[in-house]
Amino acid sequence: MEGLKKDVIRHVVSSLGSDYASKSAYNYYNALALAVRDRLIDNWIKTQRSYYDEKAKRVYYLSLEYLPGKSLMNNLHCLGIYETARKAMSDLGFSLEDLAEQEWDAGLGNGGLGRLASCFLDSMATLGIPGYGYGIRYDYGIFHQVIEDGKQVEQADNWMRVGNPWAYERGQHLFPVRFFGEVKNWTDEYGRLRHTWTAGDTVLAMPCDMLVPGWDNHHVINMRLWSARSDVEFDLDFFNTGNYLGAVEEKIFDEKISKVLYPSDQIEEGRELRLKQQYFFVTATIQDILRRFRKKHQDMTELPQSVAIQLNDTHPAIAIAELMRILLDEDLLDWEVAWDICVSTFAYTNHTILPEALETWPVSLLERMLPRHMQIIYEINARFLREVERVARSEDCGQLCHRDLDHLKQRVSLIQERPIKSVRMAHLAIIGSHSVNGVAALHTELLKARVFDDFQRLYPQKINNKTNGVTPRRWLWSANQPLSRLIASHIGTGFVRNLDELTQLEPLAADPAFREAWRAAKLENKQRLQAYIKRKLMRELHTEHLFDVHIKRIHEYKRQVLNLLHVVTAYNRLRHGQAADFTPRTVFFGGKAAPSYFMAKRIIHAINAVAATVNADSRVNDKLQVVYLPNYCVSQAERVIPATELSEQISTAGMEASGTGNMKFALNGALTIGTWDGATIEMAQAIGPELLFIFGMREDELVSLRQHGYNPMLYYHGDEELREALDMLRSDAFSPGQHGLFAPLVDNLLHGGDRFFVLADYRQYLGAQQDVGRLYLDQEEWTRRSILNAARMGFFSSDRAISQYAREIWDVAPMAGLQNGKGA
Ligand code: GPQ
Repeated sequence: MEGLKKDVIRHVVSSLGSDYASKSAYNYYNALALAVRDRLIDNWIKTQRSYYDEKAKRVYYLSLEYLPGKSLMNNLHCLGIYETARKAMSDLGFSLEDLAEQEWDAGLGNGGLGRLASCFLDSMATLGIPGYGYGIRYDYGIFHQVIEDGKQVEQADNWMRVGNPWAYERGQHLFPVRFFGEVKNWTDEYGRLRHTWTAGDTVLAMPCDMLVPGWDNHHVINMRLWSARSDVEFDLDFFNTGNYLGAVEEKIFDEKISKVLYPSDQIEEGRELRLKQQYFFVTATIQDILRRFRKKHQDMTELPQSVAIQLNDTHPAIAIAELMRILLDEDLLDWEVAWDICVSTFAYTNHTILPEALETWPVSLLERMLPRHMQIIYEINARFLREVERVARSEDCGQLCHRDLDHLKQRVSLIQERPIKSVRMAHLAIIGSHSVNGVAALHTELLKARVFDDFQRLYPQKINNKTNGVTPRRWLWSANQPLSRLIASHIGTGFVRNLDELTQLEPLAADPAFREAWRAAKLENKQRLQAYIKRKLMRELHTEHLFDVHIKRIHEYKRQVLNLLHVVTAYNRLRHGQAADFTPRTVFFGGKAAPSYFMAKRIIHAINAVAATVNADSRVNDKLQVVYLPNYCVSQAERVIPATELSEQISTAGMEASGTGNMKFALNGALTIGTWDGATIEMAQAIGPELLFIFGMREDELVSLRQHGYNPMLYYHGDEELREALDMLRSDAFSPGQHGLFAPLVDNLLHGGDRFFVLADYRQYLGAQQDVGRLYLDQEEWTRRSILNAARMGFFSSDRAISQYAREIWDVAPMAGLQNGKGA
């Protein structure tokens, strides 16, 4: 402890240039972070050296998004110095919790996809897998959300304004990134046609490394984020021609590439700068991968034995064309050889079946920005379509009927002709990869049967499932110390590394004393949330209420509106005195809406309007409260999830690819009210469906309802309570003076076809909520179920997911000496 204290003081003075006697929490947080980083860097160097010495096969995870959140607490826990740090900082006059609050969340992602990437890095580090995360170091992460007059207002997230003590910026290792320009054709000495791309613009990519430690194993992996730097300052021409200010403008223009994260989630924006971001990040990453590979290898055909590249959705899919370009134009390999290398190296994860999220890029834009890549994509497509034709005409063409060949070719082509001629990035990712995976069992089945059915017939081995998982380090151990300590006192701490050990809790569910202790941990977390809400929102929570929580991005398919209709109905019953047996509850909502997503923003407004009415109504507000949590983010999830009793996972069946929040809640002892969707299905199977509150129509039922003609008006006319709730929303009951404010929301349900079947599931949802309320009155039974939920969540560790990726897709093994935890 004395060592750590000394290091902190030393950093306050010599790294931060401050007086250690002036007790600034900000300085002491930074100094502590630097002292922790010192303890990581040695192991990072050793880890990286061991890969090199052992010629280990490396895994590269390419993702445009990461959501690490805050690093301090997690890193202290991984290093096993949490208690030491707590005592050291308390000696210096600080509470560790308060210091941790000084850190800004690294919010370099939108939601589940980015958070999954961060959980995966944590698991690779813990399992000892030679992994690297690659991404973009956005100057501005996901916007900061404030709620003003009930509406979302976006503020810039200037997360690095005060620097980032965790990152190493490596200004000396710059990689060139080229755009635009033209392609020249030439013939080599064997008479083969060759291509050289001379680019118009060049920008530089600077690596920033963030260290990702494993759990108690001395293994530290790297997350390398690229930041755009202009090459202008090296261009003496500008000075010679006297155009100094022009040079500065160009510099600013170049550095715009990594300025801001696009804040839309599963909605395609199709902006030129976004494509620039994708290529910028991809080419820098591929150059870095090949630089490392070439240190030990000359023969490029050995690449797939040494390197696995995982594409996190299609955002980095241009990597396939980029690797082809390098192999063809720089290494001068033949097409077939280059293509084999590519396919064997790449693998692609799909995260959604929503059509509006499937990426396409206009051919005209690609031709201008990346002319050589567009040529390569055309060539990939031509060869692929010839192969499709060959397979279709062959005897074992199965269901491929060659009468339909033209249609089949149109459907699978990399190029879509309408509405504008564009490249389908998912098709590029599928044919350029040896593995295509979905993120939960149902999702993968839907990929095979619906979205990519043609590809499933063409390549029956390619599509596979890897159900998502979450890291128990952050989402149980670090976020929920009261519960973790209780668990550890009964079964030891092995569950943090091997989550299956939680099954040892099962017999304890029958033990009244353990149940009481389990409830006490929950209450402690509820009280902690209460204190936080009081501080932030100046509101008093009732900790004896059932805490019912719906936190995630705001999206129509996630159906925050269904939850809201339940709240309005509960409000009506209470007002009308029809709810004598109502179980008091507080309903929490939280989540950001894409700034351009009109309906999602209106939903936020509606939730806040209903909240204001309900909370102000003294007839009901001792029994029903609604809280909107502004600026939902990773660190807020860490506070809210441990305090939650009811987890809302109510997406339209078939539409939530997996969900990962669902897992975090159950792991922390919340019971789930949910639809038969995503990974919630597998959770129900692992836990026992009777221990969750499952309701609503299933995916195949919705398909047939749609086919037979779904008429939301029938539900409206057939259900008095539903009608009352919708009429109130449409009238100005919640928006006095602003008549019609929420009409778009209601019209969308009644006259817009209710694409997400809110009305079809309303009545069943109410029934399930009634069951929840009733069960909550029986605290012994509720607690028993809560314990069993957590005990059966072992499968949903990201360690299990990453082990499957490693074995079944990447063909990599953990580093020797690390398999059993402790490493060298
Ligand atoms: N997801 Cl395509 C995102 O968070 N952003 C995206 O752009 C896409 C998917 C989510 C998906 O909605 C969840 O169901 C998954 O659990 C999550 O990805 C991780 O796979």
